[in-house]
Amino acid sequence: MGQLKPLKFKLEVASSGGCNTQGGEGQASCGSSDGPQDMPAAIWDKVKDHPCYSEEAHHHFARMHVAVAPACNIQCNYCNRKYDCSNESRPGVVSQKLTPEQAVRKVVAVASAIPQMTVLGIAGPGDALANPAKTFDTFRMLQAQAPDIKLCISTNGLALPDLVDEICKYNVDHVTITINMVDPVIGAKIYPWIFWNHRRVTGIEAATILHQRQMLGLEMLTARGVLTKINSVLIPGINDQHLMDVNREVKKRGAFLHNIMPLISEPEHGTVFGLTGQRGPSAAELKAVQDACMGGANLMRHCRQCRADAVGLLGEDRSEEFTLDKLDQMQDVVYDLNKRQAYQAKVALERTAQQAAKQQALASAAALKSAQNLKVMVAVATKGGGRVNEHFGHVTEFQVFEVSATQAKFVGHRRVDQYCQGGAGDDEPLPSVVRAINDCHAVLVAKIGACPRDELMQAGVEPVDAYVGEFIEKAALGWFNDYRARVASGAVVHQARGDAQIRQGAYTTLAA
Ligand code: CLF
Ligand code: SF4
Repeated sequence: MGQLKPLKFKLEVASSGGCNTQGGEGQASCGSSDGPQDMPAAIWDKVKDHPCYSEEAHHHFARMHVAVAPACNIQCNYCNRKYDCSNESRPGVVSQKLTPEQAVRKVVAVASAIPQMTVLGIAGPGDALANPAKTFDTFRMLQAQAPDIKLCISTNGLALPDLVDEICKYNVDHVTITINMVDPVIGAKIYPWIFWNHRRVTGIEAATILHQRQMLGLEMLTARGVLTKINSVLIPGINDQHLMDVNREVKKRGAFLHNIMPLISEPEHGTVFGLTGQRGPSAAELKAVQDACMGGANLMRHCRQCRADAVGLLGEDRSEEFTLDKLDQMQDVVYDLNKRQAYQAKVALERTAQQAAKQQALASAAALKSAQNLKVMVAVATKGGGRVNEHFGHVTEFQVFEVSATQAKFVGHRRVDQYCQGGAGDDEPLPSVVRAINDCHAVLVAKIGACPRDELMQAGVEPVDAYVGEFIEKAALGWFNDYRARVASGAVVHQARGDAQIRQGAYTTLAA
């Protein structure tokens, strides 16, 4: 934790206009946490079941990626394609590259087994639009078989302006462009080369071309009504202060969301940044940049930097259940639209109940007079559904909420090694869990053993198992009201927490 130093930021208020959503995070609604009241019905219809474009949806709906796009037309200093595309994935090899035919078979099998899977994304392992034939063949074939699945693309943007017509032809409603800079001098530190007009272009010239193509592509998509999300990799010392400028420029051009992600950089990844010791940001550094962008383009904070062959809810990976070998053994897969629609109707009811519970909890928090100015972070153990429903020992990812008298807002997630390894708790991973949620005052869990409970208490993080099965926001606000009362009565002394560590490198333990 010694190397985690807070950065100083120049806070700029982005100019208004351009964004096709209402309000920014500095206003009543917040970015991807927006609901139907915050945007036109046609836009809400596009985002409500998309786990990346709606924070609320990500508790209920899954996405999958098919790795049909191996080639790339640029080089990023944070990428080594023996690993996944860092634009859209955590480090880890893509297990299998697929042909479009194999990809479609896989999507149909996954959609049949996982009715909550609503979106198919193509996010590498190279660049979706550097492989246009494979990408659009996949979409064309899938539309014929599973017309209710939303199509999504992630790209570096270099080829984008040439392919906007194709994107619209296949009704791709969601496009992510990774934009790390709007200043080519900064870009030259991130991109050593691009492949452009049949030749390799380097340095500032390369970054200038890439920047111009990204801006043009974004403007063209906005003009055609395609929702765009901008991914930016936060690279401390290179573009940390610059991302406020990126946020402002993409908002001007109509970006729907801005997703600022931490650089993942370790020597074993074999990337330029990994080998030169470029570090990623701490949790506080990431949040500071995201907070400094509030008021500009709406922010996404729930990205999991998933693999180019990820399957499942964000934060879980079920790709191993659908390898080509296993698909061969799945006979008579039937695409059951009715089953999918029944699931989605059930989720709609659950979301209404969740919203009602949150509003009620917010009203109670606002009515409480004690310690009204407190704001704390709370970690939550959940396995989905927007509820506190996971055992502490089984967690591989905590969700983190910022809670005050006026809000319970998702602000990020923290990956951890699973504490419980085969029945008994293992003390080995506990220090890394504590480092991951060290900025939190409490951790809400379904259950927790005596040993980790004591150690968390000693570290100043209160373990709470009184809200089992409750909706997260209601639980977080319920605990917070109790905490405020204890602070007001003098039963506890409120103390600021420290910084937390964002997980880098490989896991030592994965969920069973
Ligand atoms: Fe995939 Fe990306 Fe579409 Fe989502 S992921 S192509 S928009 S369906 Fe989502 Fe994964 Fe983050 Fe991407 S959590 S890395 S933002
Ligand atoms: Fe790697 Fe993606 Fe960058 Fe291409 S665009 S070099 S695949 S991170």
